[in-house]
Amino acid sequence: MLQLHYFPGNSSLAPHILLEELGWPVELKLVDRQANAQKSPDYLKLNPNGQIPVLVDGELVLYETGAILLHLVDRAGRFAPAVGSTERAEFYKWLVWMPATVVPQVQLYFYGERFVGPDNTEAAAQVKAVAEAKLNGLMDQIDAHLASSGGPWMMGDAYTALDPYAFMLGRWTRMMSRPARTLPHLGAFLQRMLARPAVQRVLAREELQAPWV
Ligand SMILES: N[C@@H](CCC(=O)N[C@@H](CS)C(=O)NCC(=O)O)C(=O)O
Repeated sequence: MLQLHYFPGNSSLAPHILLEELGWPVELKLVDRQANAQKSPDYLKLNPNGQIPVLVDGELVLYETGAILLHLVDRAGRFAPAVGSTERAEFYKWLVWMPATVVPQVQLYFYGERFVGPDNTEAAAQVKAVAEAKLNGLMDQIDAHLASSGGPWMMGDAYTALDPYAFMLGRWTRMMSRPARTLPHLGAFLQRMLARPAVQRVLAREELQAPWV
């Protein structure tokens, strides 16, 4: 059986939702972040970066959320446009943009002190403020994309692996001064995601608490 090393609400949320949408059984392995288990020698053997998630699929041990999502859609033959199509190229663009452009700002926002040192609280606050302003612009980009494409999903009518990822990113802004839920198109998208039974099952399974987004 597939194994997903996860922590509630972390980057593992997107693959967890996709697995639930596929209806594939998965063994969830909690990585205890309170105990810094993601930096333990055993976990570093799975992911030398010490980060969540990891997917174990037989002999394959896979880290990087985007790679895990791509592996799942390839195995399933679902939730992604046809290989070689212009839609597939667009799908790749967003699937790379999310971890390459958005997630680093999320990391600067949540872990600013790692970049400036634990005692430099003033600099950490500045890093956080800059990252938040950048994240506002990035959420605006998703909002504008949903507005121009008409939605309801990131790839239009087709629900794809991009949607759990966009949901997860939008959710991470829920405590920021301008949460993604306040944007007209992205906010409506987040509500559509929340209405999906698979998303509801995952939120319950990970024991996440409101506000969901
Ligand atoms: N590039 C990685 C980033 C994953 C990541 O940032 N994971 C966070 C949780 S959302 C993590 O493990 N943080 C713990 C740490 O850095 O110690 C991916 O896309 O999978």
